[in-house]
Amino acid sequence: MSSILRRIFKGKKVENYEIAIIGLDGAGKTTIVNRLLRSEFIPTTRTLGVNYRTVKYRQIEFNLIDLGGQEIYRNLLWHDSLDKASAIVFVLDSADIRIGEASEAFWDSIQRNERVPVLFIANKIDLVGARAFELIVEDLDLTRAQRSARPVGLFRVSAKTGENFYDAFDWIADVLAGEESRFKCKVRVAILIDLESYQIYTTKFTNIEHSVLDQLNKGISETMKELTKNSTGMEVITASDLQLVVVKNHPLVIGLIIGYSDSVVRAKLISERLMKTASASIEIGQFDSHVLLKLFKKQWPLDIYKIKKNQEKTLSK
Ligand SMILES: Nc1nc2c(ncn2[C@@H]2O[C@H](COP(=O)(O)OP(=O)(O)OP(=O)(O)O)[C@@H](O)[C@H]2O)c(=O)[nH]1
Ligand SMILES: [Mg+2]
Repeated sequence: MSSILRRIFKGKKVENYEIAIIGLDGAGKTTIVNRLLRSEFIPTTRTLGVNYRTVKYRQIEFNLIDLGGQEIYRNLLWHDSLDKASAIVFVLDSADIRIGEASEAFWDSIQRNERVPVLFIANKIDLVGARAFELIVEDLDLTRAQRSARPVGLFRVSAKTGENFYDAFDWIADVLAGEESRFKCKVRVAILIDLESYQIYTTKFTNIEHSVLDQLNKGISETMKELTKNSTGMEVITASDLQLVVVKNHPLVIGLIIGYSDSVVRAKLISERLMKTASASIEIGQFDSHVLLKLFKKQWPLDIYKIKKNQEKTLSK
């Protein structure tokens, strides 16, 4: 990292949390871990025992305990990990008929460690056979869990397509880090690509090291290559201490470069609004990078990254 970036990020303390990821076999736990690590869907094989992985998510370091979900591991391994966890992530395969067994595993586990927040993920919502979320809430008596004294977040997710994935992990990051960091986002660079006219519009609010920018650009072109297959959706690409949030809605692609502690969900929201506002002026040929800058200044002034006075001095050296 350059000395400038090092200075910018100096003083940011990275908190470290143990996250126990549980759920019946085949629920999608390892797929979720892989998406956190690599921001993409990676095929898995069943977990024998337990896998430990560490990932930096926004301002937090998650020590992920990816437990095997087969019955033998539930009895042998889950207890120790639950005892030392700072948060529990319970993953359910929304299309799995073993709902009673899942409910039992869920309640046994969360009652074992009653102090920590629980993130409940109804996974595989992309499958046609996925059970309606309301039914899942009813069957597992999840509103009872929500009425308890600790934070319980319920999310419908597809670890395969990425739908709602980052909303769920933003929630747990916010809960663990406290209210302070909630829903904040400071955009450093905004890129808008119109695939119909092959125009690229960029606006920069700060300088970013070339090598980091190269990595992020590579990420955005990879995403664009996939655009015909999957023309809507979102990806998060990390490089150094930055994240590139790419939101696709054919023919427009928006990439926002934000800090690692910024809210991905907020970046997504800004991108979606930006697309709506920009598409009308793009259609009549009245859009350029300057308009993009003006739009930001007018609509999202608080979400623009501003260099603090003492950093400004460093940059001009
Ligand atoms: N369609 C779909 N398939 C998924 C999703 N998440 C995971 N899968 C698939 O479900 C299967 C099981 O996923 P894993 O992540 O290995 O499940 P696990 O919970 O780690 O299973 P164990 O390690 O045996 O406890 C794999 O074939 C995944 O590709 C999803 O969101 N949608
Ligand atoms: Mg697994």
